[in-house]
Amino acid sequence: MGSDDVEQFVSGVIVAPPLEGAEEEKVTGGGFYRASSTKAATFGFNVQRKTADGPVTGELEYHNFLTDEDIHLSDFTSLTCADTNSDGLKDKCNFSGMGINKTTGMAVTCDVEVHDNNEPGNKPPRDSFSITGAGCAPSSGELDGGNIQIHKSS
Ligand SMILES: [Ca+2]
Ligand SMILES: [Ca+2]
Repeated sequence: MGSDDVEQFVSGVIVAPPLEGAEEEKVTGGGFYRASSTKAATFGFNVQRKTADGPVTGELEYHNFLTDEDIHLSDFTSLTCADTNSDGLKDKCNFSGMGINKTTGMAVTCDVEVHDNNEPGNKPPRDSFSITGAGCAPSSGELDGGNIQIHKSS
């Protein structure tokens, strides 16, 4: 490739202007908490959106041994993360998704809220996981093991 070709290539690259508020969101997590004194709830998920107005993709597995729910979400409709204590790091994400309760075979729509407070997630102040929705019994707790991580915007 000659230098003229390089110039032509470089000048041909279109740099899109940044969108107002454009950002990538990505949150991942895996762990467990006590749903009761003797029963745990376990979860694992990754949810992300590559551009501000792009689709939300990901997966969530959630097994609550108290309610006997075994939920798999794979069709996400929203993801919002926020910095609630203004320290420059996002620490809370809300996302919603549709899927199935594998125990009952019923379709579910669940709203999940996670807080990323520490690494690992069971070190005070602990991370927390909360779920509710249509077909998802309300349950929440601070992590007894695992971690939730909100990834920095690129
Ligand atoms: Ca924060
Ligand atoms: Ca964390």
